[in-house]
Amino acid sequence: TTRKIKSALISVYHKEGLGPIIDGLAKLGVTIYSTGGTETFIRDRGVEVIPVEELTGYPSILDGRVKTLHPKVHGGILARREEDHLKQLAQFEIPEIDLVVVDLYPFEETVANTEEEDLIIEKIDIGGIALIRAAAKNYRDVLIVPSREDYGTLQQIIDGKEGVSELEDRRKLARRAFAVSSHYDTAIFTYFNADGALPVFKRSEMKAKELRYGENPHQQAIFYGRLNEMFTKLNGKELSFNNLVDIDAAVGIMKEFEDADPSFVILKHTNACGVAVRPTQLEAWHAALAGDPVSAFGGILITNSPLELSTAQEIDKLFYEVLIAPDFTDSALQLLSKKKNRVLLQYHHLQQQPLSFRSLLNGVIVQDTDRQTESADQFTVVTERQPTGRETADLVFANKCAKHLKSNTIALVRDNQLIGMGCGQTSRVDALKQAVTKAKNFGFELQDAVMASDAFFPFGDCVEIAAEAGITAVVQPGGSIRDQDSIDAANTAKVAMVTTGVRHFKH
Ligand code: 93A
Repeated sequence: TTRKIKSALISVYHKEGLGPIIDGLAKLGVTIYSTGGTETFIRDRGVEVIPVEELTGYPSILDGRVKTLHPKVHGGILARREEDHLKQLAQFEIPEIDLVVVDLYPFEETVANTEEEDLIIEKIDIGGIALIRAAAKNYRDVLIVPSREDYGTLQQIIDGKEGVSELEDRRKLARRAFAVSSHYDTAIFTYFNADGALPVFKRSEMKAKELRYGENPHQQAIFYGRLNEMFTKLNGKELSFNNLVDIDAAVGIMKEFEDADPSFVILKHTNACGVAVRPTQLEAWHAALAGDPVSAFGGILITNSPLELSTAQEIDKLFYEVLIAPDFTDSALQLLSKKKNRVLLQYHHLQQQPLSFRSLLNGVIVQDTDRQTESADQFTVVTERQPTGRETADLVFANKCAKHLKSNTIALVRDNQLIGMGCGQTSRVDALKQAVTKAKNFGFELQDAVMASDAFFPFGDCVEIAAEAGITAVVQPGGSIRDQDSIDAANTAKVAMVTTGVRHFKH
């Protein structure tokens, strides 16, 4: 639904940048209502303006604390443009207001510039915030411009679209409005809570839990967070520090396969040693386990489908630490619960932290979590040979695995199954050699397998070794000054290579 601006209420603290908006509105013949200083600014520009006092029938009172807080103002903003509401507007002689432009009292700047509480308190904008929230609430009919930063958007609607806005324009500005109002109120809260006495989180939401010990028994540890929102523990001993770290890694990699067919991932020390996607859960379990049945001992297991009895019977033969699933059938749960220590976790959603922290050097570093995943359409083929459809699917799979393995890493995949991996190595060649050795040890044919590397190949040697082992397709980010060496090696061996342009280091 489109809406044309016919009337506007403008109340801005800083007047800079307002001129062109006023001129544009005047050109469109918009009726403008305005408050004290803003009204003067508009009149001085030679544009007709109705003082808000004329609209409300009230003067600005209490040193300006009450200027726009009036039904004649808020009625015109909040009325839905529907028969019933419009009838009420007519009854109380309230004009519709289609556009609200506000620039709030500068609370944050005032706090930065003075310690005088009286001055600071006067800069808590009440009327402006009410205007912003009212107009944003009624975004289906009203356009809200909640700060000077949004003048550009408004100018586009005035000049580019003759004052006609789309619903989408208005909703986007409403979102901006709530960003502005929540930021503003947070700044006020922060000022009042300078001593930190009121916790930002409710105590009940954030639970501190002492862990038996940290990574090793001589290290103390505590978990602080809301694990219950993510998991329900159905069986087993207290989660340990290392369990929590591994569970987090399990969530990260399973997120990649969440929507795929039944999948299983087996992890040890945060690295996946078995990954498989299969038509049935039982097949996925067998294929994941086959990837490295030795490492799987004492592992963390995660699946994306409700745990079935047939799978449970097989898993029960293995010693594992934690099994995570979206649900458990009654019979599977009954069977697995017989081992009292084994942890069974039902996940509600696979939630990754948007930020990752690490303490170091007397401080902390924080970064966005690596949540980027490449699909086949992000692949650029750089070799003479194109990967086949099967190879392409495996390259996507392998690239996902490599992303979650410690650098330097190489993942070898065939038919949606991780068949070998090397990780945490100080050279990429070592990672590849480890992967090849493991694959062979566990009886895999490397012929027609694919390889993924978390970062570019600095030399041609990895591709040569891989081709020698039978690998026929490779995915890597690319970006080395010697990329051509690897591409040449691939062409010579008739190996297909794709680049993604996205590096996935994990330290
Ligand atoms: O003191 S207020 O909270 N009371 C109000 O009713 C009110 N209405 C608008 N401050 C109010 N405003 C604010 O006045 C606006 O947010 C804007 O920052 C300022 C514009 O005042 P003037 O047009 O007089 O310069």
